[in-house]
Amino acid sequence: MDKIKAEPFSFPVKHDQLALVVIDMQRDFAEPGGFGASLGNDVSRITRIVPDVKRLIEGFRNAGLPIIHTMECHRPDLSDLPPAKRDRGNPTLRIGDIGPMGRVLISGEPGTAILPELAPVEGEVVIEKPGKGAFYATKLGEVLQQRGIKQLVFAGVTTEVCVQTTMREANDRGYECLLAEEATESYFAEFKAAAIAMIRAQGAIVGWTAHVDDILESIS
Ligand code: C5J
Repeated sequence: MDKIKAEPFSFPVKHDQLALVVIDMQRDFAEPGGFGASLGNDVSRITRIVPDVKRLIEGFRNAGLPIIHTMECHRPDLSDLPPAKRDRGNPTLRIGDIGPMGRVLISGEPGTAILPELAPVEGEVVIEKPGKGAFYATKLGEVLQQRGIKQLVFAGVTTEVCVQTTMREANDRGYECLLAEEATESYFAEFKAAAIAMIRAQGAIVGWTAHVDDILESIS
């Protein structure tokens, strides 16, 4: 059995059941003027991981392995946005408000788009999700089942919110999850470190973590 060097122990990879899930690498979380910045965050932390996310995406593309991109966003009529979510956090721009990149986190708006360097290509799945987790109110579960995918490598932002929530949802559904450490980021260094520690604690209670180079070596 092939293994990827990982923590807390080697990840038993099955290449015919493996996919990459890239969480919410959207302009609204990474660029000044977007939702992340409107909450008072330093978005430069997010743009710093773009080269590593890109390397991972290209590695999966070159290996012919499936890639799934997610986007946190809502319908223009806000019918899938609970008031509790819209009102949370006291941002200068709330979800649905008009900002410098269009309406914040609304499907089809410029700020909602995935960063151009990481944009999906034809054949890759794009999941629009109204929640922090990518399984809630989406077709992700069906997509994975139809394709026989049982192992997920995770990249994207933010580590402790949408990435960790989705990993926990996936773990509960029986998927084996591996987080690519350099290809995920938080607005808070200590939250990234804590999320990584929590995920792999207690014998990989939520999943494994590994370096991008070790993941790429295994699929090349
Ligand atoms: C947040 C996300 N942090 N993609 N979204 O609101 O993690």
